[in-house]
Amino acid sequence: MSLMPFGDKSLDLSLPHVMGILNVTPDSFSDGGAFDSLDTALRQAEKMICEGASIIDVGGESTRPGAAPVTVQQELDRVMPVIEAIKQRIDVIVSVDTSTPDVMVGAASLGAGLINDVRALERDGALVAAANTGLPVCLMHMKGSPQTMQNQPDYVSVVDEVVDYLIGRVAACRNVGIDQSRIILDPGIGFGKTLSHNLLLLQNTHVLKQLGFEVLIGLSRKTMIAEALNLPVEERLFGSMGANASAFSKGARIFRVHDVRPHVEMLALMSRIERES
Ligand code: 7PM
Repeated sequence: MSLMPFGDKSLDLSLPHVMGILNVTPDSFSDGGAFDSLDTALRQAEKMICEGASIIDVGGESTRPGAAPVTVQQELDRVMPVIEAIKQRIDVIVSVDTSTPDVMVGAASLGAGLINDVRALERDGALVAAANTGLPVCLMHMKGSPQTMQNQPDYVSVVDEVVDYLIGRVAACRNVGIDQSRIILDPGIGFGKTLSHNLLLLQNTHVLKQLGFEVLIGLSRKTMIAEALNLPVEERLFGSMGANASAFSKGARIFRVHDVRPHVEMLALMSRIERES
C-alpha cells in the first residue's frame, strides 16, 4: 500500500489509476448554453466514473497551441459550477487543471482533491495558493508557452532538462511548505517536444519515479501517437494504450486519458500480472 490523500479521499498508488479528462472549454460543447454545458459535463463525468476512473480532471483553459488566453473570471465561470455539481452528486476525486491561483483556491473550497498545473506553479502567487489548499499538486514540464512550445523545440538532453526543471520546481514547493509526499511529477508529453523527445521521455519514465515521486502521464490522443503511427485523431486509442502500458511498466501510476474503460481494463491486467505470486 502506498496511500496518498487527495482531499476527502485517498488512493493506493501502488496500483494504477485512471484520471478521466473533462474539458469545459466552450469549444468542447455543441452550443454555449450554461445549463447545457453543465449537464453535458456531469453526464461525461458520470460515464467516466462508471468506467472506472479514480479522478476526474476538470480544465477550463485550452492549452492548445495558439488558443486565446482566458481571463480569471472566465476560467472560474467554466470550472467552478462543474466541480461543485460533481462533488455534490458523486463520491470521486476531482482534479483542477489550472495555473491560476484564484481557481486553485476556489476549486479547493468546493472539495477538489488535486491541483494539476501544466505550468508547475510558476504563475505569480500559484505556489503560495497551492500550499494554502493543503492539496497534492501535479507538476508538469512544459518548454516555452502554449503559444510557442511547438516551434522547433530543442534540447541538449531532453530527459536531463525535464528532470532538472522538475527538481527545481520541487525545491520551490519545499520553500513554501508543500511536502514532497504531496507532489506528483509529469514529463509533459507534447508540451514543447518533438516525437523523439516524447519517446525518450516515455522510455525514461522510471527516472522520474526513482527521484522518489509518483508519476502521472498524459498522452491520450496526442499528436505524438498520430505521428508515430500515421493516423488521424479519431484512431489514436490503441497507440495511446501501448504508450501508457509502457509507462506503467516503468513506474507511472496515474494516467490522464479520454478513453477510460479501455485503459482501466488494460491497467488492471498489467497490475494483476505484476502482483501475482
Ligand atoms: C490542446 C492542447 C488541448 C493540449 C489539450 C491539450 C496534460 C495535462 C493537458 C498532461 C497533465 C491534452 C492537453 N495535457 N495535464 N493537461 N499532463 N498533468 O491533450 O499531459 O489533454 S491538456
